Amino acid sequence: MNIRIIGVPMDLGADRRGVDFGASAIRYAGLSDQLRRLGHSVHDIGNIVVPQPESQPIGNPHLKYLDPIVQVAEDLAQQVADALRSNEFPLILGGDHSIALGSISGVASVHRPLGVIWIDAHADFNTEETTPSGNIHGMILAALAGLGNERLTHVGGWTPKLNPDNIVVIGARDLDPGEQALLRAHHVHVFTMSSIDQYGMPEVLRQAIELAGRQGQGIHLSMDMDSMDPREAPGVGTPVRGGLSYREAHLAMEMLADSQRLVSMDVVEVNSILDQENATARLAVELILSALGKKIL
Ligand code: DIR
Ligand code: MN
Ligand code: MN
Ligand code: MN
Repeated sequence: MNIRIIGVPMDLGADRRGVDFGASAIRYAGLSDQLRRLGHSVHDIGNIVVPQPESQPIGNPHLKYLDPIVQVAEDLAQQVADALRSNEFPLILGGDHSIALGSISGVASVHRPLGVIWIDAHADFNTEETTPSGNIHGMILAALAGLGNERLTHVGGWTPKLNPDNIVVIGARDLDPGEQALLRAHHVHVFTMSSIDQYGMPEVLRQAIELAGRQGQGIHLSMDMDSMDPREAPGVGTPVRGGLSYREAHLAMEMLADSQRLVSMDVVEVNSILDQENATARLAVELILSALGKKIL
């Protein structure tokens, strides 16, 4: 496979936490070399330009840094669509999860309809009305489904990018009250950590792939590293206890690879300031390799 790596050093989607180093940390952990060793060709175009938070006004407290986030999303959506049109698999490295606004808008402009598997401790399904923080990284999945502020929902000039019926959230364990109500009202499929405890990751992934790809469409994987248990991934923007184990996450990636339905992937929220000897970035590389075909035997 031909892979195009796009880095997005974004730290505007939440209060500055240091996740803008994430793309660099993942590269430093050996991503390109290891992908090549798997037999892929790799085209790393570097990082797209993202303004520093210190240089920007916060703006509306319910939609912090809206202008630069939308501007980056428009740019990234173009880059991602360009990769797909060049027959390259877009692998987008964050940055915080607000980058998925651009990555998924770009993929959905080429692959319509599109399914999304969103692996995250959070569901990122707030709007400007339900957000407790004003942080846009917590609103991205809702915006892609057409909910919330029009600037967020209309990236690329059209909406919605996703049908909630083809959205699957896996690993959720920290949802806000208004967000829970929205997830229920729009029938988003959410496999919480307790669903994983009860049914096991094999059954959850089997159902997730079926739901996200119900009409035979391609699937975008959005991997928030805070889905992992903080013991495995200490270097994330917002750690939450009780997350995915190392093997559960690998199994999920391996089942997605076996499904042959992935069309694109993003990996977000690696915080190299809080990380321990780049462990979280190294884990991100291992998971990317499993998602892109690495097998034990
Ligand atoms: C919380 C935290 N739900 C919010 N969200 C995320 O501010 O909307 N943390 N995504 O990583
Ligand atoms: Mn997230
Ligand atoms: Mn987040
Ligand atoms: Mn999260």
